[in-house]
Amino acid sequence: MKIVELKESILENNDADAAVLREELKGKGITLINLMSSPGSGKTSTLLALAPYFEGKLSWGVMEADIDSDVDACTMEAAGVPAIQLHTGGMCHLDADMTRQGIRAFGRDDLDMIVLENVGNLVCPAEFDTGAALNMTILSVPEGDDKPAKYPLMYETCQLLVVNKTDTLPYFDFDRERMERYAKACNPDIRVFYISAKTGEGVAELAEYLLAAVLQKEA
Ligand SMILES: Nc1nc2c(ncn2[C@@H]2O[C@H](COP(=O)(O)OP(=O)(O)O)[C@@H](O)[C@H]2O)c(=O)[nH]1
Ligand SMILES: [Mg+2]
Repeated sequence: MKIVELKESILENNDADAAVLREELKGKGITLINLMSSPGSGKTSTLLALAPYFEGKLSWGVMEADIDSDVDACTMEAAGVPAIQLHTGGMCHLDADMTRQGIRAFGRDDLDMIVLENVGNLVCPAEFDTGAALNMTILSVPEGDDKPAKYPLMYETCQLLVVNKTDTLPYFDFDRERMERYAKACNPDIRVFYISAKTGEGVAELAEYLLAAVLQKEA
């Protein structure tokens, strides 16, 4: 399994660079999904739960970004999903240039979809356009229903909000309506899915949405 040590970008205009990368990927027929959340909300678990639904329908791979370690990429590879580990060298986010370095090193122009599991953090990753066609965030129930009120930029920049760990709803005071009200105040068009990566609840619906978005190339 490949580990890439990303170099800090020297480009000044990340937004322009991200737009260029987005066009390049569109030309190659690759949908890049930027998956963001706080650590432990279930990014890797959700990707593992989605994997069987993509089998035979979609060729995909993941880029696991971390400050260090190769744990997530090993987990995905063990599940049969092509994966590459990106080390950010202490940086708490990826920008478009770092994302491009990862995609080049991955060397898989044949894929329909690449998911970037961004560094676990609700602040920095939301500030940098990676060139992704779709920004997706996960909020797990134990984190609390107020996160969209506290980290609005994350929910502003994401088209897709996945609420994970619904199996734990009986143990937490998590008010879905309140959470959705906060999230929609940030982004009125945000799509919300409720899943449990553990029990599989709601995962089929999320997979169906992603399959349609990627295969129609209009995520
Ligand atoms: N109860 C419960 N635990 C979950 C669920 N999804 C993930 N977890 C657990 O949450 C922890 C962090 O998950 P992980 O996928 O590594 O999160 P990541 O850091 O966002 O990639 C692990 O111990 C998972 O087993 C879920 O739907 N329900
Ligand atoms: Mg992970």
